[in-house]
Amino acid sequence: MDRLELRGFYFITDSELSTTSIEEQVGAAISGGARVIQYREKNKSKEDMVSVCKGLKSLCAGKAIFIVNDFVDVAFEADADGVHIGQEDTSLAEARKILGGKIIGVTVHDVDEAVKAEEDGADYLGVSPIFHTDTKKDAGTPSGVKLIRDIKEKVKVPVVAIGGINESNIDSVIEAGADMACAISATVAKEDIKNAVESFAEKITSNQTS
Ligand code: TZP
Ligand code: MG
Repeated sequence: MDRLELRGFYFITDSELSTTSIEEQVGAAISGGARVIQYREKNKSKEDMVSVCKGLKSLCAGKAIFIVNDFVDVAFEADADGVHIGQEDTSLAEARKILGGKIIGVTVHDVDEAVKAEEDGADYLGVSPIFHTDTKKDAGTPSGVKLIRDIKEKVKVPVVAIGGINESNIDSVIEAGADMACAISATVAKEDIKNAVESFAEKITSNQTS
């Protein structure tokens, strides 16, 4: 499998859940086999984010796809591989104007949003939240894994499952057909981030190479 494909474990940084620096989080996640790294930050200036993202872009170069959450301008200035936007963020059309052919991921909560995001040109979809999560307070009602199956029947673009995913339920997420899975608290809040990522990454990628 090409390492820089939208498949496998999707890692998201978190400066509140971890005592480790963002750079160390990303280094550990890459060593653990994460294929996508998303920089998710809510409380920094744009200048600070661009500066951090330029460093992360270099850390990821040739090893993982580097995506910036929410901020299309930061993704553009740091020359990230792409951006991830929610239903309430910058529109897909606007993001596409700024980022051209870079990767644009969109969060969806049901089949209709998924079909529309694909029609509008999303490169991948984040299906959220699959299970209950305390990490994102406004994530909404958990869908369960059936939504992954339903969306996979209707769209061709890769699907990343997110929200409350942990060691006990990851198998059901893979089984439902997710191309990628993300687990924030179950990786970034752990003392050994590399080890936690490795365990998720092995499960997902071993299922995909078969
Ligand atoms: N988007 C949808 S749910 C979520 C985000 C960023 C949080 C997922 O965190 P966790 O700890 O894996 O439940
Ligand atoms: Mg967002």
